[in-house]
Amino acid sequence: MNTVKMIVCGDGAVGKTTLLKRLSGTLKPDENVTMTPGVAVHVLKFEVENIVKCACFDLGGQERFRFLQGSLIKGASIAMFVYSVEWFRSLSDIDDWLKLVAEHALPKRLFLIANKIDSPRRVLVESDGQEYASQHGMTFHEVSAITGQGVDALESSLHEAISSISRNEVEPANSLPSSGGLLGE
Ligand SMILES: Nc1nc2c(ncn2[C@@H]2O[C@H](COP(=O)(O)OP(=O)(O)OP(=O)(O)O)[C@@H](O)[C@H]2O)c(=O)[nH]1
Ligand SMILES: [Mg+2]
Repeated sequence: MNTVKMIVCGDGAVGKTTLLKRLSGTLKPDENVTMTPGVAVHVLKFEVENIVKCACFDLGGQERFRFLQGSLIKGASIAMFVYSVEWFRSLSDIDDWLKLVAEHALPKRLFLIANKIDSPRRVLVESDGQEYASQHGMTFHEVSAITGQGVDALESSLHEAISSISRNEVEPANSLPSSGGLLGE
């Protein structure tokens, strides 16, 4: 497999586009990232046995774009759910994003990302995200897309997931035990 599809979702302004730009090395210093109108695609390259590209579908978080996003979710092997540690609602809204993804795809790997850990306005603590992630069979990372903190660890984790997917080693999420996978309790 030469290309793995990943969808990246979460509420508006949690920092999805900034994080993808950080991961692809295209974030400019002091760049003013603007709202994503519908969808943007970012390509990440990982060296596995050959080069595997990860096509990241960055779904604009604003509610008004939701109607066009279902078809973009189809065929995703990885789903990354991003929230901001600055507001509670962005974590509880991951429930809705999980439902939307479950309607269109059965990603093999799920990631939960707590972004903006550099912020002085932080209200959510690490265990809030960890708990949510373990209840839903997700790999959890805390990052700051702005300072780059935690991004190397996320990149290694993505590399591992992509190698595993490209070698077809993992089973679809719906065949995992009930504690894991999409919408697992
Ligand atoms: N402090 C801080 N601000 C961040 C971080 N990541 C993103 N931001 C800021 O948050 C705002 C929104 O970032 P975006 O990357 O556009 O957010 P998004 O999730 O793509 O938003 P939509 O495209 O509307 O869904 C911008 O002003 C970013 O500079 C971070 O790690 N720390
Ligand atoms: Mg965006």
